[in-house]
Amino acid sequence: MKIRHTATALTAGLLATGPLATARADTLLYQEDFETARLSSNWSTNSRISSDSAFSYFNGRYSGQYSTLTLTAPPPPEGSGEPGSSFNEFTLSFDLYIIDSWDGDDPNAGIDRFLVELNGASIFDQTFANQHEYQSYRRPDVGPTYLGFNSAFKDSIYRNVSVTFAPGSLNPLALTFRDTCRQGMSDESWGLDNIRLTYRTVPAPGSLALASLAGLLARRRRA
Ligand SMILES: [Ca+2]
Ligand SMILES: [Ca+2]
Ligand SMILES: [Ca+2]
Repeated sequence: MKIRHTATALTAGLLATGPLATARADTLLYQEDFETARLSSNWSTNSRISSDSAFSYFNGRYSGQYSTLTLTAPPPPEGSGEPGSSFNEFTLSFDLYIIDSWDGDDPNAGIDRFLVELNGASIFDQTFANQHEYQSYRRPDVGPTYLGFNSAFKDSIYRNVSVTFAPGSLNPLALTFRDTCRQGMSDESWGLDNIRLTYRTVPAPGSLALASLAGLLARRRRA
């Protein structure tokens, strides 16, 4: 399994291959903002919806718990799995609500981690804090400030958390979101919102070189 935690390297790689490759659009496999206040059967039955004026409707809250999204994967490209062949690369993005007194890297009240697993294998594992700044992930887009739920503790919103992975022949895809918090729902919890899962076929290096060459020749003919 190949994993990247941001789409930056992927985008840079495609830009380097020329206009034919950059025209290749991502295909949307799943998206959900939870505003209907209902969860589809793709979500594990323990999943739930909460709402709050600062957060809208979202999948949560959880504390020391998980929620799993199961989706049927599109068929891998022909010849996928052989060395140097084309493969499907997926990008998962979501907003993460880190609610109340998360303690990040503090070994006494933590360590408070948020994880994403693909069919049991970790593809995202970071610490988060609202009590201080000792955490592995970047600082939030909103907060830490008093947003909702326990009024004694600050909260944070992280927009567009992104994980890129290549699952090979795995099917279905089971994405589990979970935490390692131990202090209970009223102390530290989390939720998910605005989830998107897209994929694109990454061409084999040989065909990529041919595509770039074809683009170059086409531009020369037009010149
Ligand atoms: Ca929402
Ligand atoms: Ca805490
Ligand atoms: Ca804690």
